[in-house]
Amino acid sequence: MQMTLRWYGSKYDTVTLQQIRQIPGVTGVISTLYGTAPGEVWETEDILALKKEIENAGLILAGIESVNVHDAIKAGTPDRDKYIDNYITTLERLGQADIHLVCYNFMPVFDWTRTELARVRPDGSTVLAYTQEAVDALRPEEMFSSIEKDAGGTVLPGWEPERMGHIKELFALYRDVDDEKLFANLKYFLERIMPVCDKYDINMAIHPDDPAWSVFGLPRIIINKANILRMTKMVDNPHNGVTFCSGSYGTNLENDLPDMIRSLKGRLHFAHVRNLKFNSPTDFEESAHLSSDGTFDMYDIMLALYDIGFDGPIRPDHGRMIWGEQAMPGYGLYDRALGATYLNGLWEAIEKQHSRA
Ligand code: DNO
Repeated sequence: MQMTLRWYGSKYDTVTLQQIRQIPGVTGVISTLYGTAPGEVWETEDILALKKEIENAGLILAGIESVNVHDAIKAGTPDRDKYIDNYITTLERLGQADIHLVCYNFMPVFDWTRTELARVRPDGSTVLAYTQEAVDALRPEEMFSSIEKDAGGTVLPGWEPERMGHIKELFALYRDVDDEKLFANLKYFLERIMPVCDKYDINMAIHPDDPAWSVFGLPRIIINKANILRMTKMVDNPHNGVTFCSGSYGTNLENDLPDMIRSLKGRLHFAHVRNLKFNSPTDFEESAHLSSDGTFDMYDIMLALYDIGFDGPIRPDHGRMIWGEQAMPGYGLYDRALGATYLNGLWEAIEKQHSRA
């Protein structure tokens, strides 16, 4: 596996490439053209400039998170082909720039959803948290303003004000879209993009829905083992793969994370590894990565990745805000660096244990 950190670009991120370069064992970053809107074609010169900046800092651009999918494609509206054509052009340009991993999601309207961006934990750190009760008490537009208010001036991925300004129209697009329709729209999209992925060897890695259930009555399908296996089989091409995000699938305690990983051998192209602490099945907070600070057994998760021969990029995921850092919620330097170091430690131990057995 290749240890990476997510980086939003020098215009948006509080963390620098130079800082990332000093985290032991981190050799690459996962990035994006953060200023682009879903549906836009990416310019080759922007892609190359991003790559060059990262390489000049002694790191590798290990993949893109995300090339976002326009809602017309997800909802299957009559103009979707235009946006798929644009997506294909972007993929072509990424392939020509020697980039072979693209993370994306197929969540209607909202990307990941949290109800608190700075819940205080007993040690004084602050973390992202979710309670179903809080979501049930809000209308979608109120959810957006509460996220915006707490984001401290940063723009959270998936919560861009331009899109959220149209929230009512976005909901209307999905009026007749249920899970089956969403699966069909995903299949249509994947079938159209697979030829370009084959040509340039681009691994598409779908990110799970977070939380892994329906919010505000919108359909959500990338939520459990049965559904991801259905999605990998419905377009049975190795380039149609997944991002395994432990913190997203883990929101549903019925998901057996190591078992899901093992079922995805050959199709797991990218891993986000983090821990959650549950206070009840519908109230969780993002703890430190260490197993004992949360609910998941991180050793078992890393062992499952090792067992399937995972060799793609991995990243620690959301970190707590600690040591007075001011950063984009979940994406500070310090706790993610601790996370990377811990995951690297687990991996080294697992590797040595196997090679010496
Ligand atoms: C949250 C992220 C997601 C993820 C997208 C992928 O922190 O994991 O925003 O990047 O869902 O498209």
